[in-house]
Amino acid sequence: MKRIVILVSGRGSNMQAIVQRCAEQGWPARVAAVVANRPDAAGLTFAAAQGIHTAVVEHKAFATREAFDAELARVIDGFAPDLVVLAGFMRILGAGFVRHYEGRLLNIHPSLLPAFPGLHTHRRALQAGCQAVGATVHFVTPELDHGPIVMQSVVPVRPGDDEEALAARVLATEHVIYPQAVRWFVQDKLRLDEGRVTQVDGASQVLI
Ligand code: NHR
Ligand code: GAR
Repeated sequence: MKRIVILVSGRGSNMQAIVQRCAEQGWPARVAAVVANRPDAAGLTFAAAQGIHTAVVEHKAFATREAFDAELARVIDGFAPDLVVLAGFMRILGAGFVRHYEGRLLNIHPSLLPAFPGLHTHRRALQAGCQAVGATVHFVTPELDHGPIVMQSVVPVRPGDDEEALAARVLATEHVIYPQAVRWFVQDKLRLDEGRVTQVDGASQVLI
């Protein structure tokens, strides 16, 4: 059984989707813990109700990013994870932290990377006149939102869409592609070669 630790900052709907698919589909894995950088993260309530261990490492309590990263890694490693999943986790992580979890750290970003790394992706996509947007599951590397791509979803932009409408439509696809990507990881179905990810059975890595 692979052990998964999920990091959240807020609502945690992607975390919930992963917890639910893991139980329903009988993955060879369990969510060992959910860790938040905010004590009021709503995702913690769901996780605790499921009997999942929870922990809080408040970034505000640390003088430097390095000190926060070190304590976060210490708490995560207490749960001996095979995979660490960022699910709406809103703190940039330093190179030391990222290297410690190299090859076993995933993120979901609400844009079609490499377009629109960073924050406010839907607003920027609308401003740019994009006709399609989406979400990307990727391995995390020290450079923000630049790691090897595991899976993407494509979502059309409709006339009259605002940031909120677009975010909701993209989020619904995140709840499909993130559990899928995590399932492939725990089933050992992902291969990483020269910075590119393939699914060993040739399954489609795009949801359109
Ligand atoms: N860390 C590394 N090294 N690489 C990535 O690809 C990462 C990462 C940490 C988080 C998620 C991410 C996203 O998918 C993620 C990817 C937060 C920010 C940010 O600017 C940017 C990207 C992402 C998450 N955070 C502010 C900061 O100063 C704080 C914002 C806040 O607290 O609301 O850390 O988009
Ligand atoms: C999701 O849309 C996720 O892609 C995005 O925040 C939302 C979190 O929702 N992540 C980022 O913007 C990372 N910077 P959730 O907490 O309900 O999963």
